Amino acid sequence: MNIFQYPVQAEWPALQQRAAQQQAQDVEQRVQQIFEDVRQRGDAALLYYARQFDGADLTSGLRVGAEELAAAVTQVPAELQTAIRQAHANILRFHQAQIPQEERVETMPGVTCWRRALPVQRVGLYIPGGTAPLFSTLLMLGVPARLAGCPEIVLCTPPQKDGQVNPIILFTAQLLGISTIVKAGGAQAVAALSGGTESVPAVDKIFGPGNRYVTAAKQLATRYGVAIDMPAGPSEVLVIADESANPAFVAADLLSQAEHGPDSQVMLLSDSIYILEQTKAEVERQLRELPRAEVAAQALQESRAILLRTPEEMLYFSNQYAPEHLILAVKNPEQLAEGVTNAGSVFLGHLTPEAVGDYASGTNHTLPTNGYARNYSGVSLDSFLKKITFQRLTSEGLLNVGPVVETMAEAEGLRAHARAVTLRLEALAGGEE
Ligand code: HSO
Ligand code: ZN
Repeated sequence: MNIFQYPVQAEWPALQQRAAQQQAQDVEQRVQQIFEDVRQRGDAALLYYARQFDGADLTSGLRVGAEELAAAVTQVPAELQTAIRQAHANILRFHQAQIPQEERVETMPGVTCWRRALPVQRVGLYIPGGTAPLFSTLLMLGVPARLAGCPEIVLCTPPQKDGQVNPIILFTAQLLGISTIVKAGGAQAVAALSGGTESVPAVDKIFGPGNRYVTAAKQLATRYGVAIDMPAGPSEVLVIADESANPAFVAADLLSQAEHGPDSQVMLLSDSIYILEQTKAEVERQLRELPRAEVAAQALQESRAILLRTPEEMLYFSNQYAPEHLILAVKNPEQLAEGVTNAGSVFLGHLTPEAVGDYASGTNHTLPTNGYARNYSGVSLDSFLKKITFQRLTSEGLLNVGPVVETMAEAEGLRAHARAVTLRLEALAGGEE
């Protein structure tokens, strides 16, 4: 971790820079090829890529069958099952509170407008496999998808070498009541979801994290009219720590982000050089004990510890950076939190590690990265809903609003619009005679 002391404001932009994302051209080209292949050859292409990329033979089927699903439960330790159930309950509770309640509004007498939230009809949830299968992410996407009432939920996740899907992912899927599970990963999974194959239903919106290939594929999917949750980038955390912070706690928080991937972004701001130095020493100590030490060490090379003068200055810096996760390890976190304008999710005080939000407190962990916290929200119930507006006019309503529309339509030179109202007003007048 590199410590920067009292950088002047002109130096801030460089310190706030994320490591350049090399969205290499060859990635895009490769993804394009995979897309075309899957769209042309369907399941045959998925079988081919499963063999090539996952080393799995899926000739017996791309979908998880009822038996495999049932068998998964027996492979998950009871303690883990209980933990996942508790996390599920908390996430469900928090997202239930997001169910929209809207009233019918009479804007003028006889003019009634209302809006109904309806689920996105077909959604695809992508859950990466690889070194760390993130079943917690399945909870974060599956809970709001179910709560929204999406009629079709398709889960895509890469197979293990033996052709099976990670049993914890299957257990979680079962808990959520998701039964359409496809053994496909990477860009090929996204391609399948965006156009459909024999075994994979096409969807309207694709959710979930992934590597550069998955990210590029999601971007490509939008060209085929499929929506995506949000632009993705490497995970990141920014900690604001004052002299009341516990360096061991802060170090653990920084490392919990760093262990996600070599490109994770880790930032520490403090107004105390003592805290910065102690935390740096703690990071080095705790790093050695991590099974993913190598990954975390790589991420830490790009990390920054910055000494600033006041809590206000730290907040200003953080708002400019717009971190995915913001931890306020300070004496008076509620007060500082009032000033947060850009962040994906905020963790207040010394007893609220980011890890609780990652797994089980109830909030969603699918959050905007790469500065997108400036203009995007994290995934929520809303991400699985779309709103349709409705309206109905009575004769009184048409008499009230009709002349307004006639005047405006004439002024825009749109005579047919005006006539749509005039004809009806005339009919009303005729009827009255
Ligand atoms: N911090 C990650 C989410 C996660 N952490 C999953 C552990 N498992 C991105 O917000
Ligand atoms: Zn995490």
